[in-house]
Amino acid sequence: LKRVAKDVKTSREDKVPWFPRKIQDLDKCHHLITKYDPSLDHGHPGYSDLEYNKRRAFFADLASKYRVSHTIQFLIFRREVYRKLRSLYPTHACTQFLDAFQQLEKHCGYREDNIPQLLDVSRFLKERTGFQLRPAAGQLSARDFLGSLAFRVFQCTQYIRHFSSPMHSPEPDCCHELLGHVPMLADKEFAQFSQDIGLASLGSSEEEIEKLATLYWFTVEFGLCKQNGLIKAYGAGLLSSYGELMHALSNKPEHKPFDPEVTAVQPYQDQTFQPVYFIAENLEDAKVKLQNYTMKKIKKPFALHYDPFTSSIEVLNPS
Ligand code: NLE
Ligand code: FE2
Repeated sequence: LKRVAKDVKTSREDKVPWFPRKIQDLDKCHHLITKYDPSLDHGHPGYSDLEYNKRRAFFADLASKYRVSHTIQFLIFRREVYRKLRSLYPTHACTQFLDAFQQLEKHCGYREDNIPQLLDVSRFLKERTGFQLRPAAGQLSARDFLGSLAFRVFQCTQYIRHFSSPMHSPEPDCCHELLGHVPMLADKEFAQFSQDIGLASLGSSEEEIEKLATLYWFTVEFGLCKQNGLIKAYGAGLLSSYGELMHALSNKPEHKPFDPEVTAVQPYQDQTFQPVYFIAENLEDAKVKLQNYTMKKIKKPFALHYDPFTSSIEVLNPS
């Protein structure tokens, strides 16, 4: 709070929450939420599995020691998840996803029997869109998670879902990050869309963060789009869950057109499949609609500009 007030002189200065200004500041953006912690939550599929909890604690410890300068640990796929999802992609995933997935199989060791390295995957993304991965110990607060996107940094979990529930996980895991998020982050339009949500979140109020997190939920996580007269998935929560991927494109859930004002206030839950999905005309249209929405609805006493050469945020003070 003080850091902002020091350099940004405005009437709203004490109301602006602290936000990261340099990529190194992300070392401070690691606040976890404890929902779905497998050692605390009776409903978690791994709750009574001591071995599983021990492994999770190991990964959490590694991630919490990570600093921007460190290299990254490796990850594993659960064979069944990979095989089943891969068979669904050609009919269910958008073309941007399919293109990137093919590249990942060619260059990054995406295979059901291989262990892709987070560092290799991060390097791959960096070359395509400037995005990079950073390990996180678990689910982060919306503010810290979205704030990282402003720097084209994607905070990734490293543990894997419990074997008793391969087709759907209530929380993110490495299958979700690598199969769901990574291919889409290799697309230029989508990368910009993701960063735009992140930039809009910096210094925003709790209420605004909640709206942006909801928009993120129904687009980056559970978004559908039109493509050649068909509906395809681009949301990571769908592309990493073969149960929900089939459900989303069936006639069971409700389908609504993507409209940020409506989408931002749609209630959602994260325990099981979504009852409603939003369909974008295409990714470019979703990006433009989101930009218009944030310009109109998320008012700040200053303008923000991301400088890609220094990986830092410039605060442009109008007064
Ligand atoms: N349901 C997703 C999956 O099974 O991969 C994870 C969603 C995380 C928000
Ligand atoms: Fe996710």
